[in-house]
Amino acid sequence: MPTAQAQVIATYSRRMRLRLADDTEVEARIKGKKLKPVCGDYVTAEPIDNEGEWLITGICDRENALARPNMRGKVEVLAANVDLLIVVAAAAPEPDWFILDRYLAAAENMRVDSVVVFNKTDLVTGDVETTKALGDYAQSGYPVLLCSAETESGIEELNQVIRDQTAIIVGQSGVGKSSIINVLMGGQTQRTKEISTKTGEGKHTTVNSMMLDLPEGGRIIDSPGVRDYAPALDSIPAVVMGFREIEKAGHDCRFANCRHLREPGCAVKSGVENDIISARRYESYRRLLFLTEKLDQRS
Ligand SMILES: Nc1nc2c(ncn2[C@@H]2O[C@H](COP(=O)(O)OP(=O)(O)O)[C@@H](O)[C@H]2O)c(=O)[nH]1
Ligand SMILES: [Mg+2]
Ligand SMILES: [Zn+2]
Repeated sequence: MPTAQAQVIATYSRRMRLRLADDTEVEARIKGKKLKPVCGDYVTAEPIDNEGEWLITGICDRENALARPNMRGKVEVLAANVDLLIVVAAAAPEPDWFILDRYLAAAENMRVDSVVVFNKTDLVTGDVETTKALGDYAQSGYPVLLCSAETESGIEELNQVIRDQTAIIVGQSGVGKSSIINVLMGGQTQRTKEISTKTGEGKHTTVNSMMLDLPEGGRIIDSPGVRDYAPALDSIPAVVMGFREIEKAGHDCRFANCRHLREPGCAVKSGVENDIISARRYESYRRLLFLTEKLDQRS
């Protein structure tokens, strides 16, 4: 049988579900230890003789990848070939805006669009800090959507932002990512398709991530097995690039290599002083810069 092109639509550790060109879905193993396909990857694969399963033999070039450092500090790729990052915060648990800023910084570096979603609006309205933070994102040019997976308000707007794109939904656990997907799926229960084990051990491996087709078009990737995280960036320019309003203002700094810390003639610092750049976003920038570069905090 010849090699076929397929897309990874769910991952369960080293086992994957593939969608073939004719839209059928098959289960697959991975050839060798070096290949690390992720959800969204296009791969080459071939059927294994006398088995229902397929073998992934290669990964096609990625258009982009959402990566994070794992426990051992190595970069781990979560998903590939996405068009839109949906970053979710909610009325509860208490938002950690720094996590949102880091996700948005990752999206900027991936050069994919992002949208900020504030969920559980049925629980609370008018929190001053939340209103300010969401206003900061809107001022930086991010679409901000308020919604409730409970009452379903705002979900249709999110559907329209996704349109026919492939989106990945991220954010602290408990903010309602899976609930939002359930509503987007039109109430179809989002059953985690489990991979049957050939050996019949009866153990179900937990899903790492999966891509779902939305009834009104587009696709969405959920990563239920993934703990809270935010990607690290590997250089000062990458961090600057991650904050679009800081990147933009930085063109007017006196020095081309300005880090926007204590350099004279820094347009970013004066932007913060004049309230044109959010002091909270600027503080996130500094924190991420220090994490990235292990710079001296006093600089
Ligand atoms: N009141 C309220 N609760 C919600 C809403 N969306 C999700 N939840 C609840 O928040 C909890 C976590 O939701 P879940 O979708 O599992 O969050 P995830 O970890 O981000 O996938 C569940 O108990 C949901 O029922 C909402 O819009 N309003
Ligand atoms: Mg979930
Ligand atoms: Zn500067």
